[in-house]
Amino acid sequence: MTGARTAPVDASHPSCGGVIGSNKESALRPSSDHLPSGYRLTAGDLVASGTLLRKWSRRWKDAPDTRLWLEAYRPSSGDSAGPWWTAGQFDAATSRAAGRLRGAGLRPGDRVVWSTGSSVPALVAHVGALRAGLVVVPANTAYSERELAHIVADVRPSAAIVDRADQAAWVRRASNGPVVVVGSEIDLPDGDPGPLDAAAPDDPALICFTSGTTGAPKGAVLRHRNLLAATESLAVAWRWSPEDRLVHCLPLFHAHGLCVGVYGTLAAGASAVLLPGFDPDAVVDAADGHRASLFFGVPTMYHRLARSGRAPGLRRLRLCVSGSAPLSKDLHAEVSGAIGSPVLERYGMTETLMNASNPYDGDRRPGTVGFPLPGVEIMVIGSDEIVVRGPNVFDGYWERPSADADAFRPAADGGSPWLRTGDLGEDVDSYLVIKGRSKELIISGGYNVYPVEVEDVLAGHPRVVEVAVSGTPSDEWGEVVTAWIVADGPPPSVADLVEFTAPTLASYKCPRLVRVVDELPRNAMGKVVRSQLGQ
Ligand code: MCA
Ligand code: AMP
Repeated sequence: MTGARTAPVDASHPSCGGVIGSNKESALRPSSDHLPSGYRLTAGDLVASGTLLRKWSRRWKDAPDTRLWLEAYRPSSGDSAGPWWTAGQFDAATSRAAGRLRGAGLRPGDRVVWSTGSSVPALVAHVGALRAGLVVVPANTAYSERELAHIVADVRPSAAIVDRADQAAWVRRASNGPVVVVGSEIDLPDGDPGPLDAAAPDDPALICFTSGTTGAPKGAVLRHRNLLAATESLAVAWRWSPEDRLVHCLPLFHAHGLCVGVYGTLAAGASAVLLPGFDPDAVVDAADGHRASLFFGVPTMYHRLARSGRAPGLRRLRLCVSGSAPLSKDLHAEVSGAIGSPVLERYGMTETLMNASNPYDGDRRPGTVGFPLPGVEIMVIGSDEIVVRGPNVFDGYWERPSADADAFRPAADGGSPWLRTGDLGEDVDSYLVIKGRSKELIISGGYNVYPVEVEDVLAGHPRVVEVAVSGTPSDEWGEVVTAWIVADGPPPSVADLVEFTAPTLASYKCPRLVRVVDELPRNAMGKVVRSQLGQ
């Protein structure tokens, strides 16, 4: 198994465009330490099933009566739950969905924008599209017309599966060509699905929009082999088995909820209780009422669980995982104490899915993200930047060769190039600690916000002369979006700015704090220095 490298410091520096040859003096624990004792796993084993689709459909055929999904709301308050979807029903429904999409004229390789709330029909539509060979483009349901139109213009979808009527209208308006627009139920005539699950490992499966380390949102193309490798790696590291049951309350349109939560459940032949969103009571009720074993959340969810006093209700789970943003040591201690076992923190990224994890067996260290997962190689190079490579790592953005050139650096050993994560790391006693980011990014409640995007919108406010946006630390959100403003006349309030940004920015990007200043800190080139803005 691969893992971290130990080598002398090399003068090559990725930001200088060099070849990446070696890391700083470091020896992260090897990825093989994630394996159960006596277990053997090669990099080839991770992709031996070919694609996730083939693996899933074999499981469904072998055990059609297995319980798979349950939509649950508040069982204790008498709200509806269920019935359970079995593997056989899901197989049939996803095949029907694939047939409807193919019947509407869609062909393998066509892009489908998918922006839905969390429901089993949404999963049927998603998996049906993949089974038909389509490339799914997940989009946040909170996006404004401007944000959705950017994605539509970029990927030129042949179809969109969207729940909101306004989003359906926006997709039609932004499309240059014919586009089939349907809701999660895919209300189209049945059609011949053609060959199902025929995608090859190298075919694209998802285009996930993210800003990478710099620039405007771009689509990270994840291939079927990336999804398979990442899922298999986690299944072994976290001992995911058919007996497991996940309480799933993460949004489906991000890699955390989709590629970890949904794909992991399907690949393990396990089951999940699907919640429409996060609510501490609903999570604990679902864990208890449906005998769950797993919970995956972002730090904001753990914060709210701790404040609700209901975290001890998760004691019955065998594993609680945190990721997408840093989990503070204090919150780690508080939650771990309440649930009776240490939360497992891991580190991922849309372009790579999961990179590192604390171990299932052994020492889970607060404030660290563990060490490389099976198949993944991680180095901390001269500038403290974390670079990764492995079968999980994507190989480029959608139609953005110059962004690819910035993102990857060739490897001195002639192997796969290294992806620059834009995260800064340190090896502390063989565990990876994320110290910060070189990319300009705010993470609020697990959602990424790019300061430049918010600044561009705020600059249009009539009473804003100059503006810079940064993240202010917050116990609940990790960071909150803060606007630093030089005003002309009475400074706009938070409410003014929220009202102003609402038509163009998803609400999680809107400023929660405003700081009025006489001038912004600038360097000799006149560029605003965000790190000097204060808090
Ligand atoms: C909702 N709001 C937010 C956020 N979420 N504002 C800032 N940051 C946010 N993250 C807005 C709502 O739109 C609403 O605005 C107001 O805040 C209050 O909403 P509230 O009801 O309190 O929030 P919520 O709906 O309960 O959502 C909080 C949440 C959610 C459950 C923590 O943000 C969430 O599900 N986060 C997870 C994101 C995630 O999955 N990230 C993974 C990406 P208004 O009042 O104006 O309507 S990273 C990834 O995938 C990589 C691979 C990885 O490593 O995992
Ligand atoms: P995204 O582009 O939405 O996939 O977000 C990926 C980014 O989230 C990473 O590059 C990190 O900056 C951050 N991230 C994910 N997991 C963690 C973690 N456990 N601790 C700190 N940052 C994290």
